[in-house]
Amino acid sequence: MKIDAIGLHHVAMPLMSPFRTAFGDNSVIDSLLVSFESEGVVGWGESAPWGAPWYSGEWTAGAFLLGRTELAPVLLHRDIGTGDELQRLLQPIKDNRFAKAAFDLAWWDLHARLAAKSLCAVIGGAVRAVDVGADFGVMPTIDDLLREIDVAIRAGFKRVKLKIRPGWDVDVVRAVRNSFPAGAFHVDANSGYRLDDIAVFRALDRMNLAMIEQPLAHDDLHDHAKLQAQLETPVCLDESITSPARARHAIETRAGRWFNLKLGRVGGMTEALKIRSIAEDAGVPCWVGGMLESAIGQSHSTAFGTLPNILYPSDIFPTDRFYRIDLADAAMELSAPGQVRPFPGHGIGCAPNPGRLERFSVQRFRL
Ligand code: OSB
Ligand code: MG
Repeated sequence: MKIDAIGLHHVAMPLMSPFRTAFGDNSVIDSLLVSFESEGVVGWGESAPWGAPWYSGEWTAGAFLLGRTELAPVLLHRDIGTGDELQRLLQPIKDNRFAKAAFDLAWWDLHARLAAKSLCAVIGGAVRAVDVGADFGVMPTIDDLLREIDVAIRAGFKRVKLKIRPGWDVDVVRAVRNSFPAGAFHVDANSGYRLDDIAVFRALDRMNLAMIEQPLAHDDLHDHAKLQAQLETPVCLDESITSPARARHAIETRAGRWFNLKLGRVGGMTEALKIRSIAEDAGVPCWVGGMLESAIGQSHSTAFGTLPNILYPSDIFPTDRFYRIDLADAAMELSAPGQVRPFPGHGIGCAPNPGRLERFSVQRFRL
């Protein structure tokens, strides 16, 4: 397809209450929306590296500027037939995977729309529901957390993820385990610990957790391999898996036994598809992560979640879990307890609501 026009929006979406994690407390999600136009059809991509480089080295204002000055000019008016072609055009620009992801995802949505197919169908997914989990950030008190977990389990979520950070870890998880002896739980440390914190992990290792997500530094594999060798509980890598090569390195060094795959973190659908298949071949199961994107980004994630080897409930959430209203014209909703389904229709099956896109935009650019 030939790319006739490219639009960029840097949006700031207010959360109903702050999301508190090992990297800080956040009350707004900054996200990059990219639109591609071809033959009068528009496709959308979204990537949410957040407002400051807390999760990775990227942040949304930086991704917007890079997109405006470097990525969009390379892609405009090009005839791009595959995701690999798009990635090859962007290859001279190192890293910056969240920025590239918004463009890659816009390409995939447009590609599916022009083919009059769902995104799910073009990436080879089954048309099916995707299991999703409930996630809880750091809360004011343990009692608040226990109350909310009880609501989530009653609502039918098949697993619960607990954010931990130093000061909100072993005692909290012990209280949760004592209250819900049979519950499926895992913890996400968001790179808040070091190998020296082994005592914390030895304690968590006795709490029958499904996995410990990204305990150590965001760019580390070496120490994760050392930690995994000392634990029964599987380590799940999130931040550290940034590319197909890194996935292979993680597998070869046994740095983790699960991968949380996020389309933004790895540079988009094109790269996520490669990592998924490398993991499947190596017997490493995966699930789909998120960055609190709107329904635009979450629809790409949902399509990805319908593929094989996605074997644990994903971080895809109904809009009203975090937002009063979605940026998209359609809200994410559960299709059954603990499940979501791709929207019907071509591509991702939704688009930004024009009024809300304007209202939430802090910067925009059209080429
Ligand atoms: O580490 O998985 C993470 C949200 C923003 C940034 C990083 C992460 C997260 C989540 C997602 O944990 C929670 C959710 O989407 O429900
Ligand atoms: Mg994580």
